[in-house]
Amino acid sequence: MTSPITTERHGDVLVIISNNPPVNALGAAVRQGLEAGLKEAAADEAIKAVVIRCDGKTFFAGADITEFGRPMQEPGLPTVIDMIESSEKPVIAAIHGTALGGGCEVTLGCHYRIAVPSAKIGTPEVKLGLLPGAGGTQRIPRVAGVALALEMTAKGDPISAARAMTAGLIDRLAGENSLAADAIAFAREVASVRPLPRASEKTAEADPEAVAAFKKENAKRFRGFDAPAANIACVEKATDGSTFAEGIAFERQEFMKLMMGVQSAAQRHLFFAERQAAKIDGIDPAIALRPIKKVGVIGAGTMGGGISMNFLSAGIPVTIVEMQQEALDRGTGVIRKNYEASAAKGRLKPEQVALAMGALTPTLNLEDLADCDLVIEAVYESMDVKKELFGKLDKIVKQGAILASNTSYLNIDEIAASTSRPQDVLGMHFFSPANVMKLLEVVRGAKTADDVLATVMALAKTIKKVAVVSGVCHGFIGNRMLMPRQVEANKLLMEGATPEQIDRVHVEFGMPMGPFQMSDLAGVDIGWHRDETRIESIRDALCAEGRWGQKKSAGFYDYDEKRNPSPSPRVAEIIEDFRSRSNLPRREITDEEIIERTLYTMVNEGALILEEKMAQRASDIDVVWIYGYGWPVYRGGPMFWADTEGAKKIVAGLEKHGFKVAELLKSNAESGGRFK
Ligand code: 3H9
Repeated sequence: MTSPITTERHGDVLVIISNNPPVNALGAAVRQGLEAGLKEAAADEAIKAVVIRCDGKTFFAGADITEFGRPMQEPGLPTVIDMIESSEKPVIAAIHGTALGGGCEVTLGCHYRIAVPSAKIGTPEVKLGLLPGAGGTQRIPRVAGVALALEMTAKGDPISAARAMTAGLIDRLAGENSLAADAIAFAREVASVRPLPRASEKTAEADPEAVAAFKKENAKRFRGFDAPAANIACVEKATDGSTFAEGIAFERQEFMKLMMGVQSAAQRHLFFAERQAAKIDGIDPAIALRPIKKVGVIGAGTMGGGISMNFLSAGIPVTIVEMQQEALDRGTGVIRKNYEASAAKGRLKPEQVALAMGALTPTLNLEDLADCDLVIEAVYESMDVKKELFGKLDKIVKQGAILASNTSYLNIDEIAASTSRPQDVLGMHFFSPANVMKLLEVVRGAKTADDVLATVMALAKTIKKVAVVSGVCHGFIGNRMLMPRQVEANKLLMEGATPEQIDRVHVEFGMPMGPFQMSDLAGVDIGWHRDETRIESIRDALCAEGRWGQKKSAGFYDYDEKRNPSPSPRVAEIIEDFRSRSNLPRREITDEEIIERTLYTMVNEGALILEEKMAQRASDIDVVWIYGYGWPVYRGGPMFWADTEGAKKIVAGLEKHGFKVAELLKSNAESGGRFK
């Protein structure tokens, strides 16, 4: 096998080049090649300096994550980086693309760093439940100080080349198109400078105030995660008077703890799950896509407005249609306000706001959608309304255009059947707020053409969504799994649990909020029949009393003027009233029972979804729940979580409460298998 590493001699400079697509991950062959290249440089007296650079779209984007959990092949990355740093000849990192994780650590082992202005540098290991384990936590604070080291390691977002330059993580900027030559010239310049600057020989000042402030500021973001605290502890170790070697030993110990833990396994699972979700089984990835240059959105309400913003922000013009001028004005006004709020926070430049708004065409005329390449309907959730609308669109919109519904529950095949071109119809289920939430469920109808599905999946990437393919079933993947949870949560109320207890169990599990907090936020009255005299459930009773949730300062909870919730004595009375009428005895409900009945049932539904082939793979379900409903990332999604709990335990929990267990779950319990 040919090595991904080659060397080139440019007079007295040896250039070590990596060519390991797609992202130059630092797998075993790359590490072995780097070691060989360094040895070649050391052995040759004519060589005075070394440049390390990468071919392809990026500098090393990190260790090869696919090697994690397998026996490590020598040399390890820390060894290679130590070899670079201890070289007697200066080694220069020439950076383009993204120098991430182990890639960033390689640059810190080098004596000098030169980068193109568009390069980004970072240590995103924390997002994989890890820490930079090849010296990063010890070298970054020594070079760039504690504050930036905390930000880079514990939060994991990359920084720009300009910022890295100010912080000392880069010594020089290269021309955007002349990195290779500029790096060689830089290497010659510094070839005889001694002593060589070595990050490990620097000292970093302790900054306990910065650490305390950082922890406080990010407490919410880090809730439940193990890795941020480990990153912080390692950065502190770099400044507590310990030697570099002691710091490295501590870093290794913490890295291995995280690596063996379930959280990192879950986060690494998500990394691959997210990328896997974009792939459609049975469709050639090279299939020709339909060009999408202009999008139509029907409905300028919260959903339609949010959906439009995704395309406007990506530079794709949108025609937005409403039935009444007032609703149209209100909708476009909200879009403008949202953009201006982002600009006020410095997230957008005023000219970007102008550009986005300039690409928006509001109209009352459905005919104006005739030349759109994609039309998304976001109107009232009624099959009759949607069928009528699709019938009209069929006559108006040009042939070859894609017609999509944003329905969250309804049957796409039935909607498609109201057109003469069901092959061009599919579901695009955005999550509210649609301009913020990353998930997009793409619903593949029985007749949806392959190129239509592939086009929308690719478009999802353009508008920065994580898309998952779902089959046609009631509620698709996400909302379908929400249903058993809601049914059981309601039953638990009748049997003796309180909304507070059920919500607490969910929040402690890691969800952003529990089912009743979610109901209060979304509106208890959503889907309510609106007949105040027809009271058949606790929810009907709440709605009849105007307890519609946060918007009315009363729902399952009472709210003060700052929207702080408190348990509601009135809700307790309503629940008690229903219970006494149903003759159900009130009993103590354990937290364990809440988990079993609200979360195990979701897993069971997920297993049915897989059996029915409504999801392509179990990891797609995990992606839906993490990006659409805030399932805790460190638990890897419901199906991954079920596997870590063990199918046997889940089955036993379901059977204890008399649920019918999905065959797939049963067979996993019997064979010890996992969801696929
Ligand atoms: C680390 O470095 C630990 C060290 O501190 C300590 C060691 C001792 N490995 O994302 P894309 C694959 S931990 C293996 O679609 P983009 C990816 O699965 C690492 N594979 O491209 C996909 O495969 P496929 C710290 C990797 O242009 C393909 O490459 N580093 C790796 O949208 C394309 O990926 C990170 O966490 C990897 N490290 O974005 C960085 N990275 O085509 C992780 C990617 O089969 N990577 N692949 O689906 C990224 O953030 C993005 O991939 C990147 C490119 C921004 C680089």
